[in-house]
Amino acid sequence: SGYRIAVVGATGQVGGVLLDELGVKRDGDDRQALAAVREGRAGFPPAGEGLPIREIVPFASARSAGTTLRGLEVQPLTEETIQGFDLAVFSAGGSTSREWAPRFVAAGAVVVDNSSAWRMHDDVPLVVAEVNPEALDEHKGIVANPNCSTMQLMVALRPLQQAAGIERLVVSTYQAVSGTGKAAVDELLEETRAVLEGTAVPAPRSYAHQIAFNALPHAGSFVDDHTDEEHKLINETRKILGDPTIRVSATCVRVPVLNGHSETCNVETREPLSPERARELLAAAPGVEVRDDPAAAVYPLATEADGRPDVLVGRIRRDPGNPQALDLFVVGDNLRKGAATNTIQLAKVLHERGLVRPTAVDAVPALV
Ligand code: A2P
Ligand code: 11C
Repeated sequence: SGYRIAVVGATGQVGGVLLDELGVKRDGDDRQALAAVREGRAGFPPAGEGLPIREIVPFASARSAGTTLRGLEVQPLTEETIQGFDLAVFSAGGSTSREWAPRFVAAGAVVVDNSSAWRMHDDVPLVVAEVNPEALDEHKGIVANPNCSTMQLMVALRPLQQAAGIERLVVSTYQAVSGTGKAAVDELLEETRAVLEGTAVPAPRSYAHQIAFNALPHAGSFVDDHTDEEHKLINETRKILGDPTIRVSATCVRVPVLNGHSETCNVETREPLSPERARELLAAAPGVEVRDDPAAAVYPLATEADGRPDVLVGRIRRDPGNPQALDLFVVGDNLRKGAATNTIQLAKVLHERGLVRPTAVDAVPALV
């Protein structure tokens, strides 16, 4: 008994953490992890603990099919190989999700998708496990996992929204290179080494400019005067918090941090909310750890969030220019809570709510 689970994109950076969170042990050949992430994970139980699992099957591109990953044979995506699954978790990019998620659903699985492909679709719930799990009840086969920078912010904002409503958010991010992918991690290390050794810095590949010793106001791609990453923060926030009237201003910045996104957030509430009350609410909130003792230099740090499944919140204070606004600093592991951990938490909530069941995909024309 237990579920048969497909991990699509298993050879990727997030895919590796999906396997971790499903309790599949890393082996000596598994070079996907950042050293810091690998070390940092020790001590936290996998998010999938308690999920009944019969079999885990890794999928990747045709290039990797047939190779062995943690003792499991990597499968290609074909009509034959995708049959017989209860759950499929995806982190293989938008186009793979667009094409294969509906096929897994048609074959009887429930899909939790980490790409941006389905997030804003009306028939697809966009869910943060601690924030809006009830949205899962409405799923029609595909559930979307939010973008990393949105995810961690929602965990911190939900308790404040419930207490006082949210009128407006002004967010700036300081995003790690692991959000871009493994190539960007290697590139930051290479550039840093070149600068330190005084050799020529190689031409940038992952970004428009050198990322080492820099800060780029350009995370994702420009779609207009904003990047797609900024649009995601704006649109996903409204969908998850269930309030399309929340006004959001977002600036997403890439910084030379290996792993762990940091964000400042100015939160204007609808009702008055003191920093003391906000701190109490956050201290009691699921998935949050408050680190807020500036006099002792205690505040959230990417180096400390790295490898943790929860979200760190600190620097909670009144906006001196607006009596109805607070300022916060929010840091999370973008590969963990920002991606793989929430995906597996959603699989677990689906299980707990009895929602892992086949859906008639042809009843949802938009998904076909
Ligand atoms: P592969 O390793 O075979 O390229 P990352 O997010 O680290 O870039 O990883 C992307 C993941 O998505 C990898 O597991 C990659 O497999 C997988 N992937 C990329 N393109 C496809 C595709 N067309 N079909 C299936 N999996 C894909
Ligand atoms: C980043 N947030 O840090 C991105 C990576 O929509 O899932 C994930 C993109 C996404 O660049």
